[in-house]
Amino acid sequence: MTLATELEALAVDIAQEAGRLARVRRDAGVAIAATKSALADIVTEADREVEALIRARLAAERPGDGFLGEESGAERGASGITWVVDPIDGTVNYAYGIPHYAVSIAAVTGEPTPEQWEVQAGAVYAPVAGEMFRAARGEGAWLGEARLAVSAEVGPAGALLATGFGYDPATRPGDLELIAHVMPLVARDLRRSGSAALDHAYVAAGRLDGYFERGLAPWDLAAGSLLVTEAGGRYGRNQPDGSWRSPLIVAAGPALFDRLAEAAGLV
Ligand code: LIP
Repeated sequence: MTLATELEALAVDIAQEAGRLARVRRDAGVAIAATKSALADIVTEADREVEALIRARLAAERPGDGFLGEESGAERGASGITWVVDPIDGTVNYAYGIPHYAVSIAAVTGEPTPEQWEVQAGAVYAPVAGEMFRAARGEGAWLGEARLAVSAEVGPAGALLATGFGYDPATRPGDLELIAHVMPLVARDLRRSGSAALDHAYVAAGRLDGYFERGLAPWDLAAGSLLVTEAGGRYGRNQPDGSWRSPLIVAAGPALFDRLAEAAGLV
């Protein structure tokens, strides 16, 4: 067992326990705890409880590691490994009772920023669908025991793409402008699922030909980016430059990536 596969196994085990808790809390009824960056950017009591469970499990299993979580912030470790966690990705879906959300847990080395880290392992678990997407660096991406592969080619009708919108209404015009520009050039159709982690996982599984979105947080994309590359896909993220196009991520199979990246303005 390599370090990456050890980290993957731990991420999978904790994601399963966390996903079970999220589902139990959802079935019991969800309380909105607060809003964050914008009115639409909500956090539920379950988000906080699930992240606390994940953080406690990691501290018990690997006390020297660092942590970066959507709800409880960052803590540096001594081991050189940082866990990047979104306890419930797709929080708005979760709050409305839409059964499309996931626990996303990744282990990275290096500085815990997308520009500088190297993702070593990741797990994205959708508890309602019962789907565990997982990857360890150099070991492929998997859905359960089935190996994942990105779509090998795009049909004559064009690509099936996914995207999303930031919570800040001020970013909406730019998001819509980007979609209006990309769709005629590349897409047969567009999906907006509400979970970035699952959008990444679906590209890795070939359920989507590609995905692009602006303004994602590190925890939205950490595990999913490894799923995409370990499934044979390509992944790009531009440097935040303050423009409405940044920070933009693009994920797709090799047959589509360059065309989607160019259409989306990834530089
Ligand atoms: C969400 C992403 C979604 C994006 C939302 C938000 P959260 O993450 O999964 O794709 O469009 O703006 O970032 O807030 O549910 O963890």
